[in-house]
Amino acid sequence: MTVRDILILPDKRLRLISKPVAKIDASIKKLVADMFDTMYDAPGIGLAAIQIGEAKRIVTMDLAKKEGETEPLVFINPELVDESGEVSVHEEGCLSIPEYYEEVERPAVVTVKYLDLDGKVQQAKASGLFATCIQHEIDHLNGVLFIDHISKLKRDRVVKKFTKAAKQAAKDDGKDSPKSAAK
Ligand code: GNR
Ligand code: NI
Repeated sequence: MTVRDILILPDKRLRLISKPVAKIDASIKKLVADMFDTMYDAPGIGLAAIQIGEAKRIVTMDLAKKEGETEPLVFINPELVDESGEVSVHEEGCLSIPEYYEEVERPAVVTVKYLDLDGKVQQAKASGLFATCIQHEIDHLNGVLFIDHISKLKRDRVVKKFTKAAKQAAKDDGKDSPKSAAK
């Protein structure tokens, strides 16, 4: 069980373009396990590897509706191969932008092609929350955050708030860390 730290806005690594997985070996399986541990602990319904600092094209998800049940899903090298012209609006949140929620418009139905943990090519047609979530996660693999889909006014406001909080946290950290006390 390894719960890893989640990168928070404005961490620049969230803007990296993640690299395709070439081979699903033991280190990738361990990373996927860490992603589930971190996602369930948060808790969240989806996680992209870059959110724990690994720029690899891997997504975990669990959209189980019933309390106490799990339905772990893994998408390696996911790609949208089709999207509906019809759009829908969903309120989104992101573990990298805690406690901020905003409505986002996206294609209502998408088809995603990906590799499963055995390296087998799979395809799924997603609608509803599944469609929202897989598009949100594929965005992460491309360095895109859901706030990039909202108005500039709202985005600037939230980026400013998180930048300020990060600066204050860095300051507080320096103040009472053993390192600074020893100075
Ligand atoms: O936990 C999450 N909930 C969520 C709600 C609406 C739309 C997207 C999401 S994904 C998010 C977890 C996360 O940040 N994944 O990258
Ligand atoms: Ni997210």
